[in-house]
Amino acid sequence: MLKQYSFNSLTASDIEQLIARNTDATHAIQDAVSQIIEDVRHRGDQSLRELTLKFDKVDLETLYLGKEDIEALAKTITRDQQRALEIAFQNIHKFHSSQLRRERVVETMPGVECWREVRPIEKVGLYIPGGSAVLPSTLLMLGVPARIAGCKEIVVCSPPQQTGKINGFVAYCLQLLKIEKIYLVGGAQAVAAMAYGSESLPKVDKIFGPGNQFVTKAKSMVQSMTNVSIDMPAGPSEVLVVADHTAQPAFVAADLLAQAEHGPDSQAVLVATSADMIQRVNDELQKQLDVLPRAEIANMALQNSFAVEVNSLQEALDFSNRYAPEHLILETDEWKKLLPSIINAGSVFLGHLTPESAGDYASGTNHTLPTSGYARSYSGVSVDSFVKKITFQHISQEGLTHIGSVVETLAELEGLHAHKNAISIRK
Ligand code: HSO
Ligand code: ZN
Repeated sequence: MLKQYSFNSLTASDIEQLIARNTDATHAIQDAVSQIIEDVRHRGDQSLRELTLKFDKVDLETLYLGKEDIEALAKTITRDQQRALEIAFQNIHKFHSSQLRRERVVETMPGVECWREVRPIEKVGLYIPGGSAVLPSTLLMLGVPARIAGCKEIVVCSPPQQTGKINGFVAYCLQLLKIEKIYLVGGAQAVAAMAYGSESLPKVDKIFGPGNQFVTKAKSMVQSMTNVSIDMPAGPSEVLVVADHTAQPAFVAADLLAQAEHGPDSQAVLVATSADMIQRVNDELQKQLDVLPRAEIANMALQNSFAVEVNSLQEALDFSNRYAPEHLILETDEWKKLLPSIINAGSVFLGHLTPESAGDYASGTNHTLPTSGYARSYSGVSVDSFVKKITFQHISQEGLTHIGSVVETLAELEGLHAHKNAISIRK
């Protein structure tokens, strides 16, 4: 079922090919997105209405829903569903609250004090995808850290459903987050609107959230065209599962399928310490796939996935670090020993009873994570993503006597005499 490779017989270039993903940035997408951005930029709300009619087949008069609509929609979900969203909200809140720590003041020389203080990014834009699966969990993953950071304005965009509304789960999450408005705009047009602003939609300072190739392309384009920034470059979701002889093939297969059902371009990678384990996982995949409602999507993703047989857990980690997965699951009794060897990964799930699904929804960690190998250099979304850290310094008379001549010498050697003078004049 999964294409199978043996780590030992892979050449360096085979490995390069196996770990490469999301490399086909087509110009067709870029051209379409660039037209959308220009149109929204120049024609604002009118363009957003037309594009929503064209892509979402919904004719909107008002581009947003307000408090009353949100309240009514939130009531349409069951008490059990509300309870589950509340617990997820609380756990995400609890985990992310610990991320705001004050740093101490550092006296680098007597009388020279330096420190950093955290300030929220004032206006943030959160994109919540619609498409084949609406993901209210993503609203919690972005909204909770934005609230904890203290962002003043939180703009939420999500494509409308056929009813011209949003679903009740997204509405309930908005209530938990105390957000009273949601803009019914999706795709590249939502990103363009958040970057440039329109009559109805405020311009923001930073845009967050996953989306399809159009949304992703639009995020990277507006980042280079305006002074708006983005959370991270996002590609299709992926998981890498490491399994040794202690793994349960049924659990491993379930985790691979949870990833595969996200979309046809998702990737699920199995790295196992024996060919026998790969075989047993393949058998389970077949069994479990047949009964999944999204079997067709998952099956396409599996075509795009593979298994690697390795000789040891260290070799498994070696491959994993090169792949730099968004999600890494270690299905081995030895997981503790492996922690220091993990260098590149977005979020890690340890042992046999810790599926990625737990982190996707409710354990507390964030599910907005670097994909496509960006885990080599990016972290997942956290409260840090919603703040700036500003440095401060104060120099006293004593400080000036200590640092003055140092700065004067350095300014002189760079030939910057006004810099030198800014010190000398104070002495
Ligand atoms: N696995 C996705 C997040 C998600 N899963 C949302 C279910 N809902 C990316 O980390
Ligand atoms: Zn998921």
